[in-house]
Amino acid sequence: MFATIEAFTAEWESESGLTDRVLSGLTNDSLGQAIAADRRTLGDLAWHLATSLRFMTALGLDFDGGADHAPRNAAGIAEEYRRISSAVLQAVRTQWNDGSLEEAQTIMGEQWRNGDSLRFTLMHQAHHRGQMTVLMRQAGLRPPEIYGPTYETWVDQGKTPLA
Ligand code: NI
Repeated sequence: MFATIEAFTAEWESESGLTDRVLSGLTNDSLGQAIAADRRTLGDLAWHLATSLRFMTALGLDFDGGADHAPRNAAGIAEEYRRISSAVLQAVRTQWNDGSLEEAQTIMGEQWRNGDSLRFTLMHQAHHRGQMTVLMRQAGLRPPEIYGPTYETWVDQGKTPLA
């Protein structure tokens, strides 16, 4: 639950930067990587992170949630993510105030305060980033550091990685 727009702004700027770091680490060849044949690909998850932000329009926020079809290249997906994530922040900052965060709406059959919905949006991004870093490794890419050093960072620093 976020109680203030300022608190959300600070976290969103940081977390959307982390998501951008993951999306910007993708290559065109990696977009088809999946853990199994019938599961979402790296490209699907990248595009989902960009367009799932549309859910926020159901909360009454007005912003351009992006096109229906993903760009065919990794850089295009990352660019669209940056555009939509900054539109979300702009909408929250200009269309809501701290009082709006206490207002509740029915989401998936439950009463969610808008401040809870903002928290959910941040956690949802982290959830899929975690899936994507696994797929990045399977695709032969080096995942970026998110909340700390990666296996490769430890190796670079001459340390013994923790598996
Ligand atoms: Ni999702």
